[in-house]
Amino acid sequence: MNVKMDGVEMDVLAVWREGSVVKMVDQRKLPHSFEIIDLKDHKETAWAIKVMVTRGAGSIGCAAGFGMAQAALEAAYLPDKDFMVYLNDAADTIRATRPTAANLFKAVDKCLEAADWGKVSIKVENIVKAAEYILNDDIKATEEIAKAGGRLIKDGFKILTHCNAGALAYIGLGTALAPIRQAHRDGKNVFVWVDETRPRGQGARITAWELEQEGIPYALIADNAAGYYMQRGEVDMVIVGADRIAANGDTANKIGTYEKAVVAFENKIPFWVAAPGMTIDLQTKTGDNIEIEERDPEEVTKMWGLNDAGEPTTISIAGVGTNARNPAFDVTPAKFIDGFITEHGLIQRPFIEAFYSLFASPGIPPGNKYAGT
Ligand code: RI2
Repeated sequence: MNVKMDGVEMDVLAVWREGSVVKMVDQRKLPHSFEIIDLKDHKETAWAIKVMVTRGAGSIGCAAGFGMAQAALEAAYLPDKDFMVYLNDAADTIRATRPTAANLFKAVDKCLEAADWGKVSIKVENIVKAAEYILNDDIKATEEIAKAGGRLIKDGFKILTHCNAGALAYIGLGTALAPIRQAHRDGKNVFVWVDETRPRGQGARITAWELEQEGIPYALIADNAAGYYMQRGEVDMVIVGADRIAANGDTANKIGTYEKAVVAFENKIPFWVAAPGMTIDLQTKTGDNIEIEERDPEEVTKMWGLNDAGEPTTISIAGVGTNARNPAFDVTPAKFIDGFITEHGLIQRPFIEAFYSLFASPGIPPGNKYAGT
């Protein structure tokens, strides 16, 4: 994405690799400062995923792939058996960072598959290639999502989005923001309602910043305000990203998405999920099988930002010792979702049939009890 910060213009990706170093935009610091952080080995990359230096299903998938490439390079001098032990340990470390997004697990698996033949030097080369492939494939997928989803957006549309599913979350054009970017670039008049997205504030800090960078009109709203605007007829459609989509279409996305979907349904507002095949997990049959990450309660009791003097500050918004819970995601049942915007175009009901025909082979397993949901 093209970034203008302090008068300097640059073209950066959320995550990339330079030799054995993985580089990331430090999303914890946005929008107040724009910093690139260097991760020198796979353990540092795993740490960066866990603490959300980078975040978003796509970006953590790419980071996971690059972490595996780092592990392969670190172990390149070892005999085959030890190389594989090191690689599998690294895979476990990376898988243990964040449990919900499908992309991370698929990326690790793709890198392990790349190591299933050849001598160590070949394995290293293939793992590095697999990691680069994931990134390039993701970029292409977001371009297709932009085209397919852009057609859904009519001139004058007001669109609600939750969390950040932009270029920082999914490398390229993003997922939910890709169709919005496309419509804007096509000259359509679009406006975006940006949910603040407590507790980490990805909407306030990152989506608003991305839209500002691109000159797309928007307004930041408190999470609690989305229903108000939907009820007043000021939202034409909702588009969100996804962290994991089950085979029946149930979708895990940032906490609060479920509420928005229910209110959209009640108000007959189309609710679309933008995500590529990397986020669709056919091994997970329904939303009940999706593991939901629970993060540190301090993310709820404290907030981070700039004080009036412009200094980064953390403040407590709850009393000392307040008991808090912090689920990072919720699951929106498929019945509230009008469709999915994917790299293969728009998918509408029955989701499972389309998912199996587009994202798996050889098709829906016979007698699948979820068929038609
Ligand atoms: P892409 C985020 O999670 C949110 O759930 C957001 O909707 C999603 O990732 C976007 O991911 P977090 O990593 O679909 O900020 O754009 O906790 O990959």
